[in-house]
Amino acid sequence: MALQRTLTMIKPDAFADGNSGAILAHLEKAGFKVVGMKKLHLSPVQAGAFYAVHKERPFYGELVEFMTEGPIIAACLEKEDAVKALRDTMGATNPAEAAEGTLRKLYGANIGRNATHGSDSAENAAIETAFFFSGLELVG
Ligand code: 3AN
Repeated sequence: MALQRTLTMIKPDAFADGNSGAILAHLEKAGFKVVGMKKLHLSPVQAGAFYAVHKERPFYGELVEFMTEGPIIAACLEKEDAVKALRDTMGATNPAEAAEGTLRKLYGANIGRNATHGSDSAENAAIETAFFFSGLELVG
């Protein structure tokens, strides 16, 4: 499998709890290379656009509210088979169902406040990376 890029977010819960450094260390130890990273505080319009695919889901409003409650860190990560590798490193969407040692098990509280985001496909990884970063900001 070739090198691939994916997009992660350290969500407002994990950032506010002071877990950003531990999460980044965990990702680096798991073999991910940071090719772009920034801290930002999403507006409701920005968070709504990022999660537009979930617009019709009952939790959309709650999700946008949560993702705008405080700063996040967005990062573009590179590794072999990075999309799947990040999903495996994060664990299941619901921390209660996530495997031991995964980011969501370690740092997530519940299905809404689950500490990290990871793109779910190579196609979405490209779209989500372009949402946060220009080409100049990605240093491979
Ligand atoms: P994942 O992030 O694991 O791909 P998705 O795509 O099903 O999960 O959901 C996107 C985000 O929406 C999740 N990360 C989670 O924060 C939130 N979410 C999903 N299901 C629920 C739910 N039932 N209640 C509240 N928030 C949810």
